[in-house]
Amino acid sequence: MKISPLQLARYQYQPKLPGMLRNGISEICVRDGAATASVADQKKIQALFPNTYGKNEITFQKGANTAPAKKQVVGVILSGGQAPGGHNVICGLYDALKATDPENVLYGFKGGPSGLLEDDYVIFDDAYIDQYRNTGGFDIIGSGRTKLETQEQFAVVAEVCKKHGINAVVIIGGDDSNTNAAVLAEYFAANNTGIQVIGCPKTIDGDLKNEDIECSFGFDTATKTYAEIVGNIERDANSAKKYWHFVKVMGRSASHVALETALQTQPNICLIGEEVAAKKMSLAQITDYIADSVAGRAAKGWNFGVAIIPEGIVEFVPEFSVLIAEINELLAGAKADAFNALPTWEEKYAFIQAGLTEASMAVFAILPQSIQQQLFLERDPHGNVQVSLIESEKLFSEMVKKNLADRKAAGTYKGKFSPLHHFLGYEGRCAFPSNFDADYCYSLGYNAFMLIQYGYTGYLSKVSNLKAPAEEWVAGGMPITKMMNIERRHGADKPVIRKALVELDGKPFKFFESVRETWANETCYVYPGAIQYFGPAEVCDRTTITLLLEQGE
Ligand code: FBP
Repeated sequence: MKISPLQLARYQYQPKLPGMLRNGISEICVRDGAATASVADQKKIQALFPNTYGKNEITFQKGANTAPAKKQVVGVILSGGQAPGGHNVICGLYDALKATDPENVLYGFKGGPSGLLEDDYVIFDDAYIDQYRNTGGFDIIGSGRTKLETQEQFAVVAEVCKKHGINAVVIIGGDDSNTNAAVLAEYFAANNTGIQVIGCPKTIDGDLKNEDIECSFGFDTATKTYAEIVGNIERDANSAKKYWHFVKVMGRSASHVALETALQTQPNICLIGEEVAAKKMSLAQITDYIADSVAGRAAKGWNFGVAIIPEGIVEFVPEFSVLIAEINELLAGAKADAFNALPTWEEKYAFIQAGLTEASMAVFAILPQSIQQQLFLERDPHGNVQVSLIESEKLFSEMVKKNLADRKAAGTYKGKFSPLHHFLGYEGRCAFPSNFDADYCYSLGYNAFMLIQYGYTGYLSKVSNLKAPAEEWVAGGMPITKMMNIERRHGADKPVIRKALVELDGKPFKFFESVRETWANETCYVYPGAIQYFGPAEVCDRTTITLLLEQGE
């Protein structure tokens, strides 16, 4: 494999650990914190997790290591979408494990949770690990979206672990995967398997965070990558002065990625799904809001602009989510075959018209035909519309175009509107991790091993005080049950980690709200440029604006 000079240089990078983990394994001890209780539904969660509920928060500190000496055989999986830094979690875990005892073993199960079920693994050694230090991607062992959630699956995992003598499993995943990690930990404890489970918080979406977890890894690098590209687009827009760019950015449902990208680049428009839902904004209102900026800028002679659209936006538009629910119903079971058998779009349209309520048909009718067809083409394995595949950047630009045509007819708009479209998603998920993510991830992995060594289970590896230099970061662990509440999922009450949506009274949104009108009407673009890996700390180690605002700057 040919290696780029940057990759070679990144191999040499030594990720920074929190000060308390820097003195060598033999100099790390535990400070016990308070007993924990779940954020809501305490009785129900306690009843579901009798063996792992209510444990203490813990912090590591400098002091003689009191963990019992024992050979450690650990398994690790990557779960869900890629996020920059995943390799470093595994490197940190491996380094701590081998520094403790070279006889310790780390298994990497391939392709996500299914690797654990199918007993498909590699055993890491130095040569293997060294190829992946400080690199992006999850290709070290691959990832997958199989859910590890049934008792039958847990029994298989227990068997696989028993076969290899594995005494702990590390699950690197998002809110769902870590919810399942907690359930697996409880199963292992209830069945006296002696196998521990530790989670690590991953997802570029930034929606696995709470009062204990300041951010999930990957968010920093992904948003910096998108911000670089949006900044470049803004500079092109401001140079050519003839296009409106509609940029959809990833983030399955929460709008953290869109908001952070906007905070870094100051575009003219950034929609926030959570606000759309809270204010029950209709498609027409959103369209009007964007068209106001287009028309206002055109009046100044500026027929250009940049709008950021979060991937999950349409699900937050109340009338749109009703429409999607009706379409799912309309195509349930065999009805989909009847629909697909219709030879022309006209006949399909008539079928749709006959099946939707009047209100939903009115919403459907104003959509561009390409979006109408997308709603009927793409189904997930459960037969549902895949909302993330809807080209919402095109949806809004088409609707703005129609809106502007009406304004033109009414004599209130005289500009030119030439929209261009972009979707930024996969471009950011496997980027070389920023120094922040390289350091954070390595620390999460190293810390996960310390939790294993001290015998904890059902804990999330926790590294906090992230706004400060790494030296001052605080390493420890938090019981996953502390982050759980009961939610209705697929018709049943389930204990889950609360997904963190953008808080409309939170500091990042409040700041954005206070400046967005100026951004919409003026040209306030900021060009962040590419992620820097070498150079002054204020350039290379800066964290996200979201984190800085949340932590009081
Ligand atoms: P995770 O929550 O699993 O980290 O995935 C995040 C994400 O990148 C979303 O932003 C996006 O909607 C989705 O994964 C795309 O999924 P896929 O990789 O299956 O196309």
